[in-house]
Amino acid sequence: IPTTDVSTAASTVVLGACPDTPPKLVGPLQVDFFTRRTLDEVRKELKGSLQEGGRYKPTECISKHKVAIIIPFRNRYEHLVHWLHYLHPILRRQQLDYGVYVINQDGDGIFNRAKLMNVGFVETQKYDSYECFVFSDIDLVPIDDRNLYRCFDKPRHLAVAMDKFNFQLPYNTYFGGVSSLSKAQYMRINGFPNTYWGWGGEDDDIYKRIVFRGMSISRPDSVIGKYKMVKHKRDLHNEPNPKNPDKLGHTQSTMDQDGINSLKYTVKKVEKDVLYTFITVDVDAPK
Ligand code: UDH
Ligand code: NGS
Repeated sequence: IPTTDVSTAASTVVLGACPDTPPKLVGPLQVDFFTRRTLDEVRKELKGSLQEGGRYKPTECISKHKVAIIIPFRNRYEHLVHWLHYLHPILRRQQLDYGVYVINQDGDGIFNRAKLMNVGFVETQKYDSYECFVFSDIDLVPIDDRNLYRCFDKPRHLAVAMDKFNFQLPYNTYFGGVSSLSKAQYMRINGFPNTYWGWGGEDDDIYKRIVFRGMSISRPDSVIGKYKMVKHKRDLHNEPNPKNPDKLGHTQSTMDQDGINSLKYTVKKVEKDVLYTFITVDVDAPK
């Protein structure tokens, strides 16, 4: 069905909707993190196809999927370069209309992954009418491009077979690494918790929210859902927090008060690169 006329001086091209299955996917991919890459090299590789701010939409058809990719971040520039080098071409082949948003925690207070993802949900909607949100750690690269970075009927867990877990789930209800939720799915669970400071448990809280709101999750199979993780040491100011596991016993009663409806933060700076939009935020972190 023709939906848009793109008129040029010479001709008119009529674009239809992109097919449900993107035609140029290749399946398994070669991924390595030994190659030294710089941001400048990756910019040169990719800039012809991207719009300022890390935006892309297919030129050959109208995408059905407008997706904000949200990355919680602080001081992982080496990982960012690998992620951008691998992910942009994959997302392009998936024919998504997408933007990459790096949500950078300002200062050196305790890290808060889930709160940064909430900030990403709110801030990205100021840039476009996003209906789908993919939340991704910076150190995870899919090694099969059939793992679609879009939303499904259910909240989706994408990182199901990571190399560090021997290409298996560490446990059945694991929801960490990479996930996608539509705007409606996300609002139904009041977003993510803001109160998990430091490492651990916030992904389990999100899983519980989904179940407590009567939903279940979907996943790709363990062949398509394979990932490589960039190996790294534990970060400073993101120590395992012993209070976090205990909080999981109270998710059902706390989730209505702790979430997108209680989110407070201050945007300090927004920088648009051709590869991404970099949003630095003060999340009022304890020291
Ligand atoms: N993140 C940052 N900066 C930080 C902390 C976390 O950008 O200082 C982001 C980043 O997107 C990362 C995600 O939050 O991928 C998850 O944090 P994480 O990588 O600390 O979690 P993971 O479970 O590692 O991957 C925990 C430490 C493992 C130490 C293993 C030593 N062999
Ligand atoms: C669980 C954590 C999750 C974490 C998962 C995998 O124990 O947040 O391990 O961790 N839950 C709690 O701490 C309550 S990993 O092996 O990647 O370090 O995602």
